[in-house]
Amino acid sequence: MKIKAQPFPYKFEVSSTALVIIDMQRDFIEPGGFGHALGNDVSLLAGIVPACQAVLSAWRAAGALVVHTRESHLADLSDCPPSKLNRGNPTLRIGDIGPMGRILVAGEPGNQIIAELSPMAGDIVIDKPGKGAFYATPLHQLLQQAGITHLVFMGVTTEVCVQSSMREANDRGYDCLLLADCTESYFPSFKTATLEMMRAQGGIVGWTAQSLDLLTVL
Ligand code: C5J
Repeated sequence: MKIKAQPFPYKFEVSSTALVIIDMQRDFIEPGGFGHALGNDVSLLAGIVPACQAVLSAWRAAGALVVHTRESHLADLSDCPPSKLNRGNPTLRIGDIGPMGRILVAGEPGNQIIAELSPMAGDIVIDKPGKGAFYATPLHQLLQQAGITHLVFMGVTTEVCVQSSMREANDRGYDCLLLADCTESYFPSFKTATLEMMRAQGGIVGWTAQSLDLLTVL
């Protein structure tokens, strides 16, 4: 298959491509979560949910592999280094109790993927302690076992966990496409800059496309 993309068309086969949905968790998307507590306008992120749902449903219908990630720490925070724990306002730290349970802690209500994009049997779900989906996770091994060579990315936030994951993936040899209307940032200018830097220099990290262009070929 070949779809319209920037900086040039993106070629992939559904059988060797995974849809990777980064951190579409209640803590980042819903009012009362971590993102909101940090002073962000979460409605910006919620705006991409319908487009993500449309892609997920078409991807499932095509019978292709789906990967979900959650930014998630162990209850004892042994996988959260001080450099991460101490960032931001100390009253809102990872592990503290918020309206949706302990912030970014595995198993807490706020750590769950939003209901609209719930994982299904057969999906891969990765709990990641870092920003990148490959750091300290079995993701690369699982993708290799599944014969995956191409990754289509959606999720939040564009310039943090999505960008880190896409760079890690590119370093590991995957051809990566980011769906521009299925990713969002709390800072619109950061999203724009990230999309531009990913596809600059002949697609130095990967490609970008609109979800409609993917839906058309699926
Ligand atoms: C952030 C993320 N922004 N999933 N996490 O801290 O991008």
